[in-house]
Amino acid sequence: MSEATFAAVDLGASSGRVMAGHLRPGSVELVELRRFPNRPVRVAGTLHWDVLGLYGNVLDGLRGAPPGLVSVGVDSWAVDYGLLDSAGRLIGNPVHYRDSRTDGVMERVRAELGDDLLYRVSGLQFLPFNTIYQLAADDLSRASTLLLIPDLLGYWLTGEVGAERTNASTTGLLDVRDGAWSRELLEKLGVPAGILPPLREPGEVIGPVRADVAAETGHPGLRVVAVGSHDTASAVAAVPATTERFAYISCGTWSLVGVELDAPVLTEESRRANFTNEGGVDGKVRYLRNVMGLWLLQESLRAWGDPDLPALLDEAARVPGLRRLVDPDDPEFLPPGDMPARIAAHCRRRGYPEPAGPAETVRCILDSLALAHRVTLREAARLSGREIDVVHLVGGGSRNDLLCRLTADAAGLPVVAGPVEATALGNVLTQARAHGVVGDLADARALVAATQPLRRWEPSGDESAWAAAAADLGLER
Ligand code: LFR
Repeated sequence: MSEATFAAVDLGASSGRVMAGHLRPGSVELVELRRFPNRPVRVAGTLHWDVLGLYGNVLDGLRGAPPGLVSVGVDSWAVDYGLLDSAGRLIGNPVHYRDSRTDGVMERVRAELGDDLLYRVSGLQFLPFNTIYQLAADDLSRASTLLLIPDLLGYWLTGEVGAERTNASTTGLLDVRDGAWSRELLEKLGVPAGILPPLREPGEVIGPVRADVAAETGHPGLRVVAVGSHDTASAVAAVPATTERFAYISCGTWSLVGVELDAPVLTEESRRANFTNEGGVDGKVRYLRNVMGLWLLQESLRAWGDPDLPALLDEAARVPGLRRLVDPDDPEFLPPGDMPARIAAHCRRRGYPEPAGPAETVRCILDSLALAHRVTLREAARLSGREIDVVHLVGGGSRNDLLCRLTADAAGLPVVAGPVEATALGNVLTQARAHGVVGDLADARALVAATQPLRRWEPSGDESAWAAAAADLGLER
């Protein structure tokens, strides 16, 4: 088999896409079949995902795929889920992780179960929207099965239920030590263990598409294959690393900043630093922390009526740096709403001048993200003992030259930017490996490094202003 084509469905928090990935010896090429916005919808006070709209777009995308597809894989953002009743029907629309239903819930669960137990079992960072806290705020009385978003789409495509492991690792309910659902946590939370389906591994065949899906998409016999269905797991699988001494920043709506390890780090120091041990492809550990990411920019652009971004970034590049800073991880930035106003208020509170207009706000956001990247990279290295020679910045953020340059300067490390579509590539390459047309994870990464356009940003060599800024914000001693 010298050529094969796979379809990748990649759903991000602001847009989704269906891509075709063509594999030939020494080459992988992505062709976009369909791209569509993913807009959360507020209904009667609750923020939902329009999951049927997303599924409809997936079917439309597959309809446009070339004949002879080997398989399709689905990945999306993590933690969110749909509940099925005993007849397998979806109970209500999935709720968005930025909805306020979890306000105060994490604090309550942490107080009841204890941070020590929660971290020892799941190894997961404390984020208010983790599935475990959403479940504590949900009504499970009619629920027979819980499916994370990619598993829900996989179910609609094939009729098979299961929980793909990388995404299951973001729920807070998977035991990081033995890889099984944690009976202990489920019992303590009062969540019926029966609603959690059997686990499946990336690379496993989920099944052939249902007859009606085959008829609707024109792909009879198409197989659905589990990939790293957590988008970040797929992105990390496609990091074009050529050595072990690398860190990654998967940069889109979020910046996921960390290193890849063979075993979790469950120390008290790690827990206090709020680092997570999420599951990677091939049983790797994604040891990382969530940084608020380009959400700050996306939400600001929305508030300004979506002005021209390249022009705004050019202007922001000319604004003097490090004059105004926020801690991007302040929970006040998590919900949707007027972001420029929150940024201005945060600057004022911390004794910085308020940004006067969009360009200064954008500069403040990018300086602050670069600073958070620096702090998180240094902590990842310190807590894991992994030495870092290079930072791979992948995802949509790799197109943002100013952010890449600032990150290299702030971290004092070279930044290799790209690929933009790392997640879709990781999705395709995991299917290609399952099909035997790509070797191991190192081979997949070497293929990405050899074929995808990458750019390298060298640090300026003087980190002192960044170190001072981090100290000033109380982020680094
Ligand atoms: C990135 C991501 C992060 C996860 C957040 C919420 O798209 O999947 O890894 O923490 O979204 O699900």
